[in-house]
Amino acid sequence: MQMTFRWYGEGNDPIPLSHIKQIPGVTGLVWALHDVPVGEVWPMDRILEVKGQAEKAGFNIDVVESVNVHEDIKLGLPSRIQLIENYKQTIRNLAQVGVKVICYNFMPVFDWTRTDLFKELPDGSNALFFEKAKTVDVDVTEVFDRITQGSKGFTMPGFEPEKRPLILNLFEQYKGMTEEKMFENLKFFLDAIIPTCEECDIKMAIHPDDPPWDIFGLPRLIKSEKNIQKFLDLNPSPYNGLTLCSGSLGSGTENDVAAIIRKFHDRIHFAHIRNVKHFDNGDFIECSHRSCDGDVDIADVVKAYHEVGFKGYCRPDHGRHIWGEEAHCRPGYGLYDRALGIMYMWGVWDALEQAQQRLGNIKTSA
Ligand SMILES: [Mn+2]
Repeated sequence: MQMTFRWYGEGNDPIPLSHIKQIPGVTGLVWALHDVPVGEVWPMDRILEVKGQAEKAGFNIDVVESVNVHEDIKLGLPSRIQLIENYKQTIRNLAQVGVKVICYNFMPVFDWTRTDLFKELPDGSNALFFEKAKTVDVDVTEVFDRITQGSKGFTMPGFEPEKRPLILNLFEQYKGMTEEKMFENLKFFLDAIIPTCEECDIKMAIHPDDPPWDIFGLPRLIKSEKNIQKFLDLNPSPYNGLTLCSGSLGSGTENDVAAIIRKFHDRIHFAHIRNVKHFDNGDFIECSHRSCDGDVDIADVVKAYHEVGFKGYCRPDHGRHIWGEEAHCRPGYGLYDRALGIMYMWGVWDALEQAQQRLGNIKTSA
């Protein structure tokens, strides 16, 4: 398991690389060019700039999150042909600096959705919160505004200001869109890009829909074990794989995350690890990584990765905002709780490693 940490880039992330360097066992940065408009080719000089910054601080840049997919590709419009060519060129450019995994998602209109970015937890910390009632029969531009206005000035991926005037039009374009049709559009995209990925040795890793259910009347694809199987079958290449997010899938009470990992591990290229607490009315809140603090058994999730000999990349997905950092941190992306999450994961992992070694010693001496 290779530990990474998401970093939003120089001038776009309040956390200095020197602080990330002090978290034990982090070898790579998960990065993106957040200011390149969706659909455009990522310029080589900008990619090299990030590579230089990361290497100077002692990190690799093997994982990109995300190269976003243009809505026209998800909608299956004729303009997708050129947009897919651009996407392929970005893949080739990223291959030039040794990128190994590209995380992306195929969520319609909205990326992840929350209704409160700084909801207080009983211990005085706060975290990303989803209130189901605020997503039913609502004005979608209000949902958009709530996120952009509650983000303390940070531009949130998927909620870029230039998207706002297009929201209603986008919903109009998605009218009549079905899960089946979106799966077809996803297959068209995969079949077009996977040969380039194979040539470039870059693995594609789709992120589950968050939350994992249909929302605002739009179909969602990557939300259950059944749909993950369907997705993987769309294109059987090992380069067509998953970002397995325990938090996103774990928000759906019916998803057994550890069982999903055990089933699909050979197609998981990137692991997002985070816990989430469910409420009976369908609301959920993000919480500490510790198993007993939420409803996803994170110790068992780590155990599942250990059992299958997971060699891929991993990151603490989000964290709570603690020790006063909510005054200046990106929602979900403070320093401290993500660092604590990493130490929890290493704790479980190292204990499993040692147990395995002891078992090996017993077998050898027997
Ligand atoms: Mn995630």
